[in-house]
Amino acid sequence: MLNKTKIAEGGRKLRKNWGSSWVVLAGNSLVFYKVPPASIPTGWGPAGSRPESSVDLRGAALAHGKHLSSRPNVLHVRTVPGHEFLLQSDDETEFRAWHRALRDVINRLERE
Ligand code: I3S
Repeated sequence: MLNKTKIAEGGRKLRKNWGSSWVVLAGNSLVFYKVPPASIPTGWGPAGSRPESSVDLRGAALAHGKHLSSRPNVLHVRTVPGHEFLLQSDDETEFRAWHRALRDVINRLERE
C-alpha cells in the first residue's frame, strides 16, 4: 500500500491529489488498485479486482522525489508518454524496497 499522486499527464502539470493505492509491480508494468486484493469480498466477481490504472515502465525515469514534496520517502516516476507521479511510504524499509525493485526493472528494460 503506497501513497500516490499524479503530477503530470502528457507533460502537462497537474495539481497534486494524494491518495492511497495498492501497487503491484507486474512484469514491465506498475499496476494500481484501489484496495488490496484481500479486502475484496469473495463472490464479488472479477470487477472487484480490476486495476484502476497501470503504467508501462519501459523507458521510464526514476528519481528521488525529495524536491517535489514535503513528505518523507518519495519516489518520482516519469513514463515515456510524459505521465509523472509520486509514490510515497512512511515506512523507509518499504520505500527502499520499492526504490530498488523499480530501479532494477527500469534498468533491465534499458538493456533489452
Ligand atoms: O507541491 P505542493 O503544491 O506544495 O503540494 C501540496 C498541495 O498539493 C496540497 O494541496 P493544495 O493544492 O490544496 O494546497 C496538498 O495537500 C499537499 O499534500 C501537497 O504537498 P506535499 O508536500 O504533501 O506533497
